[in-house]
Amino acid sequence: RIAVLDRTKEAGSNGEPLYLDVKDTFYGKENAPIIVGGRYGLSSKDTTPAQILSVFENLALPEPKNHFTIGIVDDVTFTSLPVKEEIALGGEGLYEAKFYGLGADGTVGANKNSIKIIGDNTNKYCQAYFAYDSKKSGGFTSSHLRFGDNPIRSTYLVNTPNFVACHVQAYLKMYDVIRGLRQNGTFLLNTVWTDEELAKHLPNKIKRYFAQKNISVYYVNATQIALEIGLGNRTNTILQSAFFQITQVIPVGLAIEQMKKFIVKSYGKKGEDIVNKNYAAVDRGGEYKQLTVDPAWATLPDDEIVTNSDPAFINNVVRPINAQDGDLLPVSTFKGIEDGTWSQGTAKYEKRGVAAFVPEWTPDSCIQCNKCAFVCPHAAIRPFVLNAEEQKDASFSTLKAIGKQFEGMTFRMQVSVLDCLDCGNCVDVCPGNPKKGGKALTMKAFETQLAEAPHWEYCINKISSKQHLVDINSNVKNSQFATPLFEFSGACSGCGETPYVKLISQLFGDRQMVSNATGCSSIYSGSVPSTPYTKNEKGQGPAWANSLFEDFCEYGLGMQLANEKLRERIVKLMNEAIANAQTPADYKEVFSEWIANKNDAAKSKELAEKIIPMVEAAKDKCDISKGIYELKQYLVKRSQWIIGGDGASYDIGYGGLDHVIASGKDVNIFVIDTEVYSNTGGQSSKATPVGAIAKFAASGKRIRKKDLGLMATTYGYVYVAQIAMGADQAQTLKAFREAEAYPGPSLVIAYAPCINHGLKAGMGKSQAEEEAAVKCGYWHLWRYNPALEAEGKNPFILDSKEPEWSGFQNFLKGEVRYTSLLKQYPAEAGELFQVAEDNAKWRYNNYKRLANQIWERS
Ligand SMILES: Cc1ncc(C[n+]2csc(CCOP(=O)(O)OP(=O)(O)O)c2C)c(N)n1
Ligand code: SF4
Ligand code: SF4
Ligand code: SF4
Repeated sequence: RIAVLDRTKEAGSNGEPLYLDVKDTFYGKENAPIIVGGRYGLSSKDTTPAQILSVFENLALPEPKNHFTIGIVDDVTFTSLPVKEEIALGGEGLYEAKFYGLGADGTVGANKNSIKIIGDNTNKYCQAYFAYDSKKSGGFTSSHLRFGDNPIRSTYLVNTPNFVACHVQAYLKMYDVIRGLRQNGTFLLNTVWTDEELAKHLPNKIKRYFAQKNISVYYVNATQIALEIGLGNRTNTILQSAFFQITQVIPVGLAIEQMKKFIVKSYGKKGEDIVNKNYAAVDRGGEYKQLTVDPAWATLPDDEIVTNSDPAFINNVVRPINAQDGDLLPVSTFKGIEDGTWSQGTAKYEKRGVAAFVPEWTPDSCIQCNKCAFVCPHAAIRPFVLNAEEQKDASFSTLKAIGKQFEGMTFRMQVSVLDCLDCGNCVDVCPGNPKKGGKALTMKAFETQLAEAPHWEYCINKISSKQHLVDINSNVKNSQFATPLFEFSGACSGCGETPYVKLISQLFGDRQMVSNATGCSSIYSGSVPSTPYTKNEKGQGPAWANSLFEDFCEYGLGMQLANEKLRERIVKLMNEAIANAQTPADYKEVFSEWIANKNDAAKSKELAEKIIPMVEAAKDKCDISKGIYELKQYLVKRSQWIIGGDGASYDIGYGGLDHVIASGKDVNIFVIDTEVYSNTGGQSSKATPVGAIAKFAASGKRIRKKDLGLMATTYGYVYVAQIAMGADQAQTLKAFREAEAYPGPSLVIAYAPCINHGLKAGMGKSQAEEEAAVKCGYWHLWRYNPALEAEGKNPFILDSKEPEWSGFQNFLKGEVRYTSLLKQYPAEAGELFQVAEDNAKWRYNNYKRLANQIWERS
């Protein structure tokens, strides 16, 4: 008997390729074996020993199942084989360890060192694998380590660990951290709780497991120790040391010596102080304690199920996936969304609470400028305006709202402490009131701000949007009264890209469509199960889809063309109604008005609200009304956006971008320029300037940055803008507004600092970096508006002031992508940096010439 496993799904075929080949081999042969085929590892699922065991058990049946699946619980077409409990293979002497950490907390780095220490200093065979979720920071990591006396051939994750370390206390409730931990295994927890508190707070499920499986449980307050040593939230070395001391997998003395060696290697260049702090971390890793496991815990009842009123989709689909249990969901969970459609707005249920520090608002110093909300990459700080009714039950301080539209109302700037990612940009840009103590925002320890969480809930759930009272397009302050329809994405703390994406969603989100290129923006905008794009009070929000890295512009053009076609159908139906003598006059009037104004966003919204109830009322008697009713979602003018990074736009998707802007169609292309391929770790693109170190430009880029914007202006009918919100928030707002309003193609290119730049001041200064870039002439702000040409004016407007060129070289020195060139190639660096400055001057002078040219209508 033979079972053939294929890692592919060939829908509609008689079987998968390898299975068919094996069957062919035996075709017509006497005594041919029974051959069955199955699929494994689909959707990147791990294939474990227990699954393979079920394949053998199936084969042993009198009539083995053919065309089966392993790794998926298929309760729809019932192809899966029964799931078995995981089994430990590898025999005597194999040690398996699993570590749960928080993205960027150093756990993965420490475990990479640990496995090297074991491999380099013993005769043991070693293996390690590191898994991450899609969050760019503050996400979930798991490290899988194996070592033993025999060669390791396990091609699957550690499912039956001898040792588990949980580096984040909150994970006890979020993830099944004890799953598979072996009988007599060891568990290490980083916790702020004491022995008694642990016995009180640990979930019953965990305590029961400890008692039933005779687990040795250790705990250490690495968070406190790291603070005392001055290592901030870097608990990794302390916990690594605790691992070696508890497990004694190699002699403790040797482990300590080797850890210290790695510390010198990793931090030696950063100075003696950092080295000493990490040495102290190694020494204090011995401060762990053992928890007494009460045998009576073995019979504890299940934990109480905490109920909530969240949608079933969140509880039944999103939460299990977020809890790393997505692989356990049966196929039936996805009935109705087989095409990949996913609900918007799931990110707001995550409430990650991963910030060490969050801003605290001091009302007295606040001038209600809303600059903080404008720049927040995570939409975690927002202004709220309360009417008298809403004010009554509010248990927090407010200010009298400024502005005559808000007569009798109050104002509050509210932080969502559980969604904030601790970047500090809001604090950095806050002007505050110098006469009343300056800044109105201060970073405070997360724990001290927990009382703000219910305040946020009150603001979100009980305070209605007041955006209709102001013109959200008119200025920066007003724009922030618009509800962000892009919130709490998994982008890095301080990311330069997301504040722009959020702003577009505030201005146009209720009628926005997005075609997104692959890149950071596709990852933070839509990684299952997390969707930061969301809906407003009326249930309206952006429709978003990600196509490929290379065809995002064509994909967006397709969306626009489909939309235009469907609107043409509405025009046809309305014209038929107008021509029909039986159509009532009020219908004729409103249809004519819509045809005349269908491309005016505000008017089309107004008219749609009138038309929908009218056609709904008539749809059962009149086919034309029925037809219009079926197309009702196309009545409002859509705002078509095409979003991608510089890699997608300058390089890989450039042919498509050029094709789409040349089409003359009303689409808005938004290029977020990080000057590298950020998502894949910083490869050089045509947007990378001379002198910057990037992957594929390890000795510094040698050729100047492409001027994508200027190239696009040569068409003459494309709206183009270059922006940097940290330098000029009003210019950013104006450019988005003009681009969207322009009835042809628009291209907006935004400067976006990124972790790949290595800002020496940190990502809390990403907005300040944009300001500095414009001030010194590194980046320029301009707009090219063909609508002006139609008025006989020069379409090119230079918004940047004459740069202070003397600051250019200093600007470069503030970013590791430039200073590392200086370190590695000191002789050439100076020369390249000068070329970078000359290029920037050349560009600026070019823009100046265009802005100052005498414009004559041809
Ligand atoms: C054709 C193709 N090549 C390579 C990739 C891998 N890839 C995914 S995202 C990405 C980089 C994206 O860079 P950029 O467009 O600058 O966007 P950013 O991540 O900087 O926002 C690459 C190379 C891909 N998805 N498709
Ligand atoms: S610290 Fe950063 S993430 Fe937090 S509210 Fe301020 S800008 Fe937003
Ligand atoms: S930036 Fe500062 S002053 Fe302006 S609204 Fe925010 S908290 Fe108030
Ligand atoms: S663009 Fe840079 S900072 Fe933003 S999410 Fe990507 S890697 Fe992080």
